[in-house]
Amino acid sequence: MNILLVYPEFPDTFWSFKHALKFIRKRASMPPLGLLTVAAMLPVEWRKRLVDANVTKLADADLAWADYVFVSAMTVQRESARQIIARCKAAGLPVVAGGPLFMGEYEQFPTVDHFVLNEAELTLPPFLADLERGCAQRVYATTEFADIQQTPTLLWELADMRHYASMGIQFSRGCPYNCDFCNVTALFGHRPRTKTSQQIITELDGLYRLGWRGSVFFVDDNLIGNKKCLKTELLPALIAWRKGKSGMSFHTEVSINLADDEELLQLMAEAGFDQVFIGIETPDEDSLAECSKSQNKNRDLVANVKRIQRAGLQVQAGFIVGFDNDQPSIFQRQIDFIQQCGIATAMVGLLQAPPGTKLYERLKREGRLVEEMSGDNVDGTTNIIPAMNLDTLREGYKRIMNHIYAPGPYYERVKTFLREYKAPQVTYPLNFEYILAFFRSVLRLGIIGQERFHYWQLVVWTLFRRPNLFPLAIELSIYGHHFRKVCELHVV
Ligand code: B12
Repeated sequence: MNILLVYPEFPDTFWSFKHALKFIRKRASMPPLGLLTVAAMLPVEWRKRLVDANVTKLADADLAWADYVFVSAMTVQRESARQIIARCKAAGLPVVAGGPLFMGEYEQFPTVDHFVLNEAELTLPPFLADLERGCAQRVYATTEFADIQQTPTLLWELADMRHYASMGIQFSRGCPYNCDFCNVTALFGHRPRTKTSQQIITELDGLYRLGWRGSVFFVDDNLIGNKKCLKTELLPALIAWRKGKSGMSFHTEVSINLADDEELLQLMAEAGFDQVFIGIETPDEDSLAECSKSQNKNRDLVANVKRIQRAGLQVQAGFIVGFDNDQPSIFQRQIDFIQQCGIATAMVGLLQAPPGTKLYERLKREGRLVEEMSGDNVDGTTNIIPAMNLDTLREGYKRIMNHIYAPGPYYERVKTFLREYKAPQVTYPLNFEYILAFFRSVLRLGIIGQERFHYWQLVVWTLFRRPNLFPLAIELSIYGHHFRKVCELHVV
């Protein structure tokens, strides 16, 4: 049996990093872990091939080779997924689909032969058993959550690593919190389920053996969901694993209460983490209460962010405007807050209600849902009728984005961050790609770009004030370029 695993193309979005990846000659941020995991669960004797449409074109020869096509996608990949499915069907191939897009709206894909929904650890085995008996059904779903200690090691060898900026690893699934707009608990549950440290070490060893030295994204919904397990098992194992190795810094997603735990901060930095994404959402206490984000309430968020930065972890964060409680003053407050924190990568979105969330249910009852979600929460669209006038909200949103990514405030923010940031423990040997990226940045940002004045100012400032953070300053300059391009596309 020949199985073609296909990952549809991402549009040009905030998280696609398309305009930044060009500087380091990469085509995508990360390989599709879902498909690589599914591939590892298929019978060993089946032949498997991965086509990630973000790095290579789906060729007719691939379709001619395949007996079955397995597609995975997020909502934001909807259009590309539709086109790929149509091509496969035109070629007479049976299509099996799974992943977040199909979990939310599989009824919208009438030509797909089989949906293997939720976690494949639970739904793939019955599908495969039925397939073998010749009685495969159309939908396989479950309300249970998988034991990920049984999840096999990903088939990394299917991915052409040269084209990716980072690799991914998953230690846990699920999050203990209750933010009403977030669908993670609906998808993966409240109780964080963890793999064993040994599974993670085996995965890291596999990557290292394949020659990977770049960054690794721990794609957990909230890595610190189970602090005890992290402190006593995973982090000590990572610290021991790291000895004598070079490169491979880690980044991940956490909740803001990381700032409360100095020991955890130190352990994470020592284990090689140098960046965390945090859902900060808003500096407004009433809006935090409205969305049940209790873990962010009653704290000095700016001080918390700085504490994390000082421990050697860059903070990237998500922000939301459009809560019922939001007043028009929220736009300037968000700008001031983001600037003060020195959060260069600030993902600001309009409040959206994903199906399966408490917010979705509430707004449905109130008759305030309007259209299907675009799946990209940084494109200035929303599927809800906000309490604030929609035009005021959109205008305010544009004001935030156009301000924080304009060269002046953006570069100022980078400096605020670099002033605070403790240089990370993992360092990288000088690498040709990065030297080339620097020269490209000189050309694109320092000579052609509208930001040239700010770029050179940062270069000089960093060389004098934080010389060991120079590569990071260049990286963030390149990110700024990407964010401005995306703003031009979606926000203007
Ligand atoms: C890593 C990640 C990313 C990476 C993606 C890199 C890549 N190439 O995959 C980056 C950082 C780029 C990213 C960006 C975005 N992401 Co994201 N991301 C994740 C995250 C944290 C982990 C995904 C992952 O790798 N999991 C590990 C693998 C093993 O699990 P899995 O993919 O779920 O696969 C399992 C099952 O779903 C199933 N399965 C999956 N596919 C298939 C296919 C078949 C055929 C079968 C049988 C089974 C199957 O089996 C697998 C094993 O159990 C998830 C949260 C989460 N916990 O899933 C969000 C998540 C997928 N992202 C999400 C979103 C919304 C986005 C963004 C739009 C913005 C944002 N808010 O983050 C952008 C869009 C990307 C873009 N370029 O525009 C949503 C998707 C919701 C949806 N309905 O689409 C999620 C679920 C988070 C959330 N709750 O909001 N993301």
